[in-house]
Amino acid sequence: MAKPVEEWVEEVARLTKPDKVHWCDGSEEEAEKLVRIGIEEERIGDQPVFHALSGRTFPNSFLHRSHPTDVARTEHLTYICHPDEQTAGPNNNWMSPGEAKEMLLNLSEGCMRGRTMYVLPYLMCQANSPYARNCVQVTDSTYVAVSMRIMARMGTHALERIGNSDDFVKGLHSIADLDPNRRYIMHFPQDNLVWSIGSGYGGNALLGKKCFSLRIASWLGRREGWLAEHMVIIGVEDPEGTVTYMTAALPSACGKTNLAFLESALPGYKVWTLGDDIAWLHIGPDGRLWALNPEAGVFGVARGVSRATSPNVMRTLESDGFYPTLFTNTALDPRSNEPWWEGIDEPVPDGLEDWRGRPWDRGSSAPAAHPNSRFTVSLFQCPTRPPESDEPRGVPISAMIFGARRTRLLPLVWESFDWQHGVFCASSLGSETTAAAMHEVGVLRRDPMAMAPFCGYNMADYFRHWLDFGQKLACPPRLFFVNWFRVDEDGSFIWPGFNENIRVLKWIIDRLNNRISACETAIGLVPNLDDLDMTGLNIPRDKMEQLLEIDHGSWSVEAADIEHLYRQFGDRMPPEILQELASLRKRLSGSYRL
Ligand code: SAT
Ligand code: MN
Repeated sequence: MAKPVEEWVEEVARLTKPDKVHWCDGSEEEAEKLVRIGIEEERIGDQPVFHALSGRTFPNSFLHRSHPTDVARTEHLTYICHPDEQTAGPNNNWMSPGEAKEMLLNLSEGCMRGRTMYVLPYLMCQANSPYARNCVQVTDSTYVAVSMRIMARMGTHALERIGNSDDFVKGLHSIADLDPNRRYIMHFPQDNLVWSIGSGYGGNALLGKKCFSLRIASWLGRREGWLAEHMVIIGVEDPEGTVTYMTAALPSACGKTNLAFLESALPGYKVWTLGDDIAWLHIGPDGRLWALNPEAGVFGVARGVSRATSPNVMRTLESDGFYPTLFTNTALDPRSNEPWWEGIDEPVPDGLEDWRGRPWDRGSSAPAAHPNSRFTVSLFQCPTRPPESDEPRGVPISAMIFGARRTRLLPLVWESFDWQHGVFCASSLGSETTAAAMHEVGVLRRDPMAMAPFCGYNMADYFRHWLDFGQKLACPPRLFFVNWFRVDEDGSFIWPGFNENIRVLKWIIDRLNNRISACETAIGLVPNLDDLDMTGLNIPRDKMEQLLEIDHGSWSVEAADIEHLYRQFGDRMPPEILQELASLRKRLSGSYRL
């Protein structure tokens, strides 16, 4: 008798009608073969799927040019399909499962004709972890198949784990005709199913990533008592050799990867990289919070990465490994055969090809690399990946950081008064939008816990879950908030960011060890200026004061906007959060120092 996984694959093949079905074993030879097919046989629009880059500087690396309409996540085409619309909540697009499946069945009929369907068995988390989940994705894209092998633990071992069981997460993916009007990313939490059609782009197509490890997993986490979060996991080693583990939630394209790969600007400090995008958080038997990265690779933003700003990212990209490295929608220097992007610390070469493969004029106002150009690289190639990344239960977390991109208002860093106040602060964060998703860039939108596009259920229930989760932690981590993006009157960033962010991490460690006090303000605990280690950094004191300033008038406007966010959720909103908002308003109208 056929196994459930075989039956499912057969059923999908009957619907999508590929010419061939190939079960991937995850081997190096297989990946080489897929890349070769992508170079020699397949095309996306007028471009080959892969272009081999200079093996001298970027060994085993390939450039992928996507379809020009398929360059970022499409949140307006991303749905949660649960029978109850309120369970999906106003934070998600909703369709009933019946209607969604009917539509997808129509769109998927014969959609793989002329192509090969690759079956990708994979695990999220390492096989020895009690939190590992078995998954199978089918796809008709070699780019997706090669990417999934980098990002997840893909191979026959996953199939062996599944065996005769029907307990695996299903991902049905087809690029179909890449028509933006027939592009849907649909989640069926009750069926452990993601069905994505019409896009080959990262977050839309690598279904183990945002679709499963955040949207479906956040839903599972609520039922099972854990959290799936859009967070970096790092260990910060101090000069005494003590490592403090932290998570950091930041919206897409706001520097998570650079933070995860930070090379300390302060002597004696070192950052260890455990994850750059997703953290699964569990309560340990010791009552502490433990974090594990379910992924095995990085799908990071290329623009702005350079040897000066992110040397560890560059080292990772330039090193040779068991896995290929992919560049998506960067520019290309055809003479050196190297990828190029704005912000790389190289002079602009002559004769660049832009991200679409067209000749690029250096006088052009359009960038050569797409603003959301990306690299896909194995974390095993990262020189700062520590051995504890392989710990089955992850690492114990002492501090959780939440960040936003705000050119005004938010100070560089602050700490919450306690867990409940921290959950309120995280739930209320607003951030200016980036090119990671298809929408207007630079517009302020509320992005609670950097999860607005990724929370797979009603966000009011999610806030409730966060509050309850904190109650169950005997030793909860302390909660901190950061904004690297504040600008001065001239519109220039005040804080240099990147590797200098270690100064903020050091302040956090000093707070955790009760070495320093902080200034109690209306919004939380803000650094006393002299407690931020500014050795070797030349920022005038008045600028630093500006960076930490809390303007009560602007914060009152912010409070009104936060109330607007909460109103959408009606009486599903936890009263504790509303009380926190009321307390903030009271403090803003009182006589706090700043
Ligand atoms: O495309 S992804 O969703 O994987 C990257 C991101 O937007 O964070
Ligand atoms: Mn992300």
